[in-house]
Amino acid sequence: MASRFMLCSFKTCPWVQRAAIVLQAKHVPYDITYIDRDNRPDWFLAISPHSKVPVLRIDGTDALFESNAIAEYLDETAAPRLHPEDPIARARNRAWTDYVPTFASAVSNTAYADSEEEFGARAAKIAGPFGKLDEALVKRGNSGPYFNGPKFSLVDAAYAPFLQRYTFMDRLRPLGVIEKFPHLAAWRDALLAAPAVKESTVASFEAVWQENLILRGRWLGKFVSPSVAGAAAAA
Ligand SMILES: N[C@@H](CCC(=O)N[C@@H](CS)C(=O)NCC(=O)O)C(=O)O
Repeated sequence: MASRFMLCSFKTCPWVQRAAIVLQAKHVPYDITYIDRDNRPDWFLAISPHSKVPVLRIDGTDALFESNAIAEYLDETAAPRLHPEDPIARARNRAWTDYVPTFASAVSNTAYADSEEEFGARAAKIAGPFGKLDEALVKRGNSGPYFNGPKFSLVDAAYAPFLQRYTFMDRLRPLGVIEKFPHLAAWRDALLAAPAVKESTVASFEAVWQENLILRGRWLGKFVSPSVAGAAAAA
């Protein structure tokens, strides 16, 4: 039987992954439909004003776009509540969630660099947002492992995809940035080990992400192992 929820996705989209993490953390069943990036169907274009994924279709009647709005909707309608109960803590979490695009751009722009020079220049900009998050983790007043302490939350779901991609990049071409920020490094380790994060992607996700670098002709793709690169060439 089809689930109530259908998530429209590209296979490696971090913003879709954020919604998938929230669904996983709440044990809400969902289906996933992969859209052809180069040939987006009319039904999708009709419900996504920026032609972007994710879109969450609900009961085949409603559709929501923007990963933050989707996460907030799920948090209001499906238990357990992932946002903190305390209004100040919740507002702080929302504020840090609003910072995600800055953090995400630093990571994604580096991964998608077209040359070594561009890669170096973009990688040099990662320390700025990483430092801000490290500081926030120091000031949060708990010892983790997640942003709000022992309970996984929406702000964790929002950052996990980008800390995962940083880690993938770092394994291809060591960047030496996260080592300077021990609180962020510890948070990253906890997020990547969280069941909701592990269950939020396709199988062999790191290889799929690497293949995508090659398919998109990115410079970092040069460092992908021959076995994964061969699979990308055959695709
Ligand atoms: N602010 C949006 C960002 C979504 C986004 O940028 N999605 C990318 C894929 S990861 C996309 O669909 N880009 C459109 C394109 O590639 O043309 C959200 O949070 O949902």
